[in-house]
Amino acid sequence: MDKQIPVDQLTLAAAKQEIAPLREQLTKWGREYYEQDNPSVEDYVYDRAYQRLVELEQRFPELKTSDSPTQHVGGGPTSELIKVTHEIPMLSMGDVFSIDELMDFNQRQQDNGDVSVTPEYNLELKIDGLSLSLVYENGRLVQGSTRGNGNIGEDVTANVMTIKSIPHQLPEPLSLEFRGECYMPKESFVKLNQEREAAGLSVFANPRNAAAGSLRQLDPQVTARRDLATFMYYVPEYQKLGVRTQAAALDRMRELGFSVNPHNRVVHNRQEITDYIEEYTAQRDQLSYGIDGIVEKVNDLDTENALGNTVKVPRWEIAYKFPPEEQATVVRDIVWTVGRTGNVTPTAVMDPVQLAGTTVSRASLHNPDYLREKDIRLGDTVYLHKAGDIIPEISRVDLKKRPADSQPYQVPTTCPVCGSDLVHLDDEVALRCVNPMCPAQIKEGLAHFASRNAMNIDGLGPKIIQQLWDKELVHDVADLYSLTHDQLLTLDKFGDKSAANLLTSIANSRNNSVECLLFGLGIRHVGAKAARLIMEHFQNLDRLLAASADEVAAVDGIGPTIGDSVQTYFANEQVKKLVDELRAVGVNFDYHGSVVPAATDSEWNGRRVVLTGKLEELTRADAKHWLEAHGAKVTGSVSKKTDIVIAGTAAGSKLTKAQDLGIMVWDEARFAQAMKEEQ
Ligand code: 1X8
Repeated sequence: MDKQIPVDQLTLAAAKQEIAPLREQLTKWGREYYEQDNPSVEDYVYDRAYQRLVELEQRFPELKTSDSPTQHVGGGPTSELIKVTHEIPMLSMGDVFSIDELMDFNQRQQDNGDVSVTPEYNLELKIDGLSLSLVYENGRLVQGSTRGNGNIGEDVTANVMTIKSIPHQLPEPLSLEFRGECYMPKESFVKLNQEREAAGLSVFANPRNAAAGSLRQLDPQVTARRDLATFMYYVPEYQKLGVRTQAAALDRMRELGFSVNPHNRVVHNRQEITDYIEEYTAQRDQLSYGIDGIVEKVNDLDTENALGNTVKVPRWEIAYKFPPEEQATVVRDIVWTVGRTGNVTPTAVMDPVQLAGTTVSRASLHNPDYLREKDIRLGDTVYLHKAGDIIPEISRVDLKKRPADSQPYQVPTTCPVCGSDLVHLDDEVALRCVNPMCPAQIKEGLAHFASRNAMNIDGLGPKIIQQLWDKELVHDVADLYSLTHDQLLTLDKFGDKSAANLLTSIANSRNNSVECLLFGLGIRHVGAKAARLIMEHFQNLDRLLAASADEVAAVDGIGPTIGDSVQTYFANEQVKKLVDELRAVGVNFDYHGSVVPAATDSEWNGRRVVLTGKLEELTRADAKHWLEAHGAKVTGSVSKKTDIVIAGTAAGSKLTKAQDLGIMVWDEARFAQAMKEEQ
């Protein structure tokens, strides 16, 4: 992309050669973005390539094709959601990448000859989400749909009904369509990905994909559990609202109970536009949602209407896209960490730089192939950006600044922790340490064993595990059960109370139903759900130990990969010893599925909940019992660790504290709904 010949210097033959693969590439990226909610490239890479195609087609119109990505909006709807035809097409917008280009757009608008345009614009933030149409009849919400290809979208009515910021009933009997953006707040995105990662699910690349994946669900209960929000910004039939300007339309929507972004501003000239753009370019990281630019709209709605649209984009609005934020820094080291499964991953350590609101000095390099492909070397100057606005990533190496004596980076052949040879298993790109006694893996394994969905040993985090390891108090998970009060007192900041608490947590974990143990052992391919299915079938660990790989594979929902993995694991002599030790220290090997009903499947599993105030339909004891049976931890006081406060009537200081700390507060009705949805 960087060394492109300018379009006006290209011959027709050269353009022809370039255009077909470019179209193919853009179609693929478009599909990933619009249909699979899973783009493989950053937006600006797509935008640059798209811009190039537009220019090529403008210069060589004979090369235009009807199936070119420039001739239709994004990808088509693909899921099994019901299709909806948009009476008024939902267009995407044209975009510009500099203030000069924006001024050119405004000038062309002024010069168009047909419509007299007063230069008064409403500037709004461009929210990084997906467009949404909401149709109301007599004030009632009757349909929600996505944009799809602009003409045909997907019916997501049941899903939008679960989004808190969308009113089901307007205070006036309007029959009207409202449009806006559905998005996922940054913090909710991070939390969702953490949960997905912990559950062994794929993570979303960015908040927009998370929002799209959450909204385009066949099951509205899934949408309900995701934290989706909206900003509404457009009413195609503005006349019915009795407003004359876009700024007034936003105010009216606010009055009607919609969530409307508060940061719009009416401006009249280049200076005011520049000020706004600069202000929000600087502030964007402080916002709790992602924005990828500024939208400029002609404020007078009759003028807007008269300007109308080209085939593809409106003439009355345009997006100014933020440049991707990049910072240059120098790679000082590449460190390799060993995960629980022996996966050895490289991380670049760089001179710290300020990037999109945070100080960054590390970026994951994922695997050796990635490292080789980018040819990142020690001493290289690299450009960093944040993927999806959040995760630091190296975009490229500045080869001009590469030191003369630079050498390709040598990927290690031995484990940085235990020194054993590293291998590539099967066709994996990952490099692995396969020594089961590797201390790094054991420590990670101990943390996994103690984690919420496994043995749920409260208070046994990585720092404590590190100390237990350094002091040689623990070598494997069975050793945890022989720890003594006096031994724990030797740990940093440990007193009688913390030692007693940790011992109680460890002791309690002995009685867990056995699927927690099976999951906690960290067997390859055995996630929490597989562990439960296996133990539900075998009921007892000894019966599982006696089973063949085929017998395990035959369990409903399991299969040969897991079957083989379980069999191989338990056939290992060291594992056999470990199982004997666990038995000797009294860890439970039985399945108590009926007592703790499928807790790991529940949304509530591991959540910390506080009940406060007076509940009308339920007793507190019933609510507590239900929550605990679904894996929640019900505590008496609100702290930063609390996930949800369920507040009945006359709730007092706990409610105030929750609000101060920004903790999610539910009323009884919302809780009752959630209980129903769990059934
Ligand atoms: C897309 C968006 C628009 C606005 C905000 N965020 C977006 N992502 C806005 O108008 N405030 S308009 C739009 C479009 O595709 N027409």
